[in-house]
Amino acid sequence: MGKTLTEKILEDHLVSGEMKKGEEIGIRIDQTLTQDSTGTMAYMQLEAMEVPRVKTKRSLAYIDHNMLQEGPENMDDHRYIQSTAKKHGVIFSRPGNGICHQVEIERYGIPGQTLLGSDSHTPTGGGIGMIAIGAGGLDVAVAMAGGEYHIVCPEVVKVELTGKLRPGVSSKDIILDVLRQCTVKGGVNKVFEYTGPGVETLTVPERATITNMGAELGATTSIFPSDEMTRAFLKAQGREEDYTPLSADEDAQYDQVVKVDLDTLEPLVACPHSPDNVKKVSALEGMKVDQVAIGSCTNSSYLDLMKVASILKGKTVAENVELVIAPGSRQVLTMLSENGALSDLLNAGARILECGCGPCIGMGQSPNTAGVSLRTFNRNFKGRSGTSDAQVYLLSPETAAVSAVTGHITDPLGIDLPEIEMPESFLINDNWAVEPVAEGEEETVEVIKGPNIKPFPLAQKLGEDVKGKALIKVEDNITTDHIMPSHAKLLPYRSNIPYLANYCLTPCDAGFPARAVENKGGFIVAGSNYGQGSSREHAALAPVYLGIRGVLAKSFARIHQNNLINNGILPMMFENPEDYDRIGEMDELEILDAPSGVREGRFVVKNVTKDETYPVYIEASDRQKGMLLAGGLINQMRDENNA
Ligand code: MIC
Ligand code: SF4
Repeated sequence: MGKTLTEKILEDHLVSGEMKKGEEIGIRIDQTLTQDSTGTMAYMQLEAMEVPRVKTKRSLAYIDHNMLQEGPENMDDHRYIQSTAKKHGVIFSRPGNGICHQVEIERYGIPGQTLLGSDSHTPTGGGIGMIAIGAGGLDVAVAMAGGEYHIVCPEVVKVELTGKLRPGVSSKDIILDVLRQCTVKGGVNKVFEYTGPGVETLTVPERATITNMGAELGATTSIFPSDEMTRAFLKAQGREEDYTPLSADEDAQYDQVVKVDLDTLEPLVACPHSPDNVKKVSALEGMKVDQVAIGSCTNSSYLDLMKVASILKGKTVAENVELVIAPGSRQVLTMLSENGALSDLLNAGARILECGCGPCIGMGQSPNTAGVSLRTFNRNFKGRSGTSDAQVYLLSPETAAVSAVTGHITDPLGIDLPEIEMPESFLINDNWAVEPVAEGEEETVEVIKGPNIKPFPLAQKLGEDVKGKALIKVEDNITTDHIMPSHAKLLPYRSNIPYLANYCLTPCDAGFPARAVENKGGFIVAGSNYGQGSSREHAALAPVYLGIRGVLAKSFARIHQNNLINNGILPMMFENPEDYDRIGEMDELEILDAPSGVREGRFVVKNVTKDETYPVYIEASDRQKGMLLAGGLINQMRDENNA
């Protein structure tokens, strides 16, 4: 029986377990990436492991999120990451060099390799034929230290692309259509593998838009084959030697099939407040717009911005619209500046931002009160933009640009857009990447830690009986942006969990942190897909700091569930989802003989207030159960070292 591309690459990297769907496997990681807002924790964890130098083929530390520097905190973090990267054998991408995922595709991604990144959009690398996975900082630290990364051996979904996109329709519309079909919970423990005749019509940056936003499906990752398009892209990036042809076998067996016909696909838009709330742009035509934001790791490539520039050339942005553009990388920005497209953007009225995440993570450019903001980004969770009542719509660069000119949502189908060719060679200059010291010279580098960098909290070893109140009860699809908000006011404190903890879950209930402190911790009760969205470990670390012992949910998002386990918080799932309705906020809960329950993976939670019991289970491998018993991975490693 033939193999999928996913199976081929995973088998090639298999270190432990068997390739049986649904069972845990450990894979070797070739490359890692961190960004600054998750990176400080990851490097502190690496230091705690006392590993002098990373053991991967290549590791990169990017600065792209925390770029406003309105106090010393951000730059202190940058200095810390720069110095610890230099010491530990990690390449440092300086602030302004670009968004990690964009630069990774341009300069570092290699088909057939594995990449683990402390950012949920690491799967962007699937656009160049990598198995690229997002994870918590601790998992990335383990991978840097040479450890394997564990995943549930995934089901593989075949996404069959037929036909060719029409003018005005773009690869963003393909992934929005997949999200419409599969939803934000549809991808858990699955890899989305793109196949079919439509694949060869898409360039690497277009593919990367799709694999990037595959994160919104909750998928483990997404992947395209490595083919002539990949070769052409790598050649234009001056690294044709990194090319290897890779594809699934003709007779590969898939677990699920999703079809997208590019010939008939129409421009789409994800409406507030979820990436899967997808409608046709034509259905919203005419809605007045306040802001248009173009960029983010989804749509900030040279091709994207050239399309935007050619739409805006000679026109002026409507007076009711603020247009902001953040190019994805220094390579993109310098190419636009050299070929004159930057002037077209500026002359049309675009505000050009630094190459980084910017408004995507609420670092500036928050919309006006109740403003309608059209964004080429990947997430439109309520409040993420920094304006709690903003209405954020996710759409393609084409739709964004034509709407910026008209001032209202406008369907770009059929627009007269000159064919934007992939350049034969990109402008290559890697002088913003700082190399680490040579092997053996690690001791010559002093690591600089500013006062904002506080030690990370550790959970307690799992006690016999675990008791506490249900401190908060939240609904389905709670994102990590709810659990640990991360806009311009909070992102500077990513290295300071005691400070961040004051804001934990406050978008759901402002009184939660104080209640947790007053009650010396307790439990969180949640609906399904709890913790969807980002990889930020802070959504587990802040609860650890507040004494949270467990989360009872209908289901969890993959990365958050792993982060809870890594940090010693019990992720419990209701056997009977209706039990969720029976628990009241502030009910007293109790788990008797918790260690035995964890070992078995099934136990009951007693509601002392209501005198009821709820059967629950934990989806964890034996390895993960060990972590839960020890109070998290770092405690487990310390116990092992002491033994
Ligand atoms: C995001 O898009 O939500 C982020 C900010 O990039 C996060 C990482 C973080 O919270 O630092 C992600 O996607 O993992
Ligand atoms: Fe940055 Fe936004 Fe991409 Fe996250 S989704 S890495 S915040 S650009």
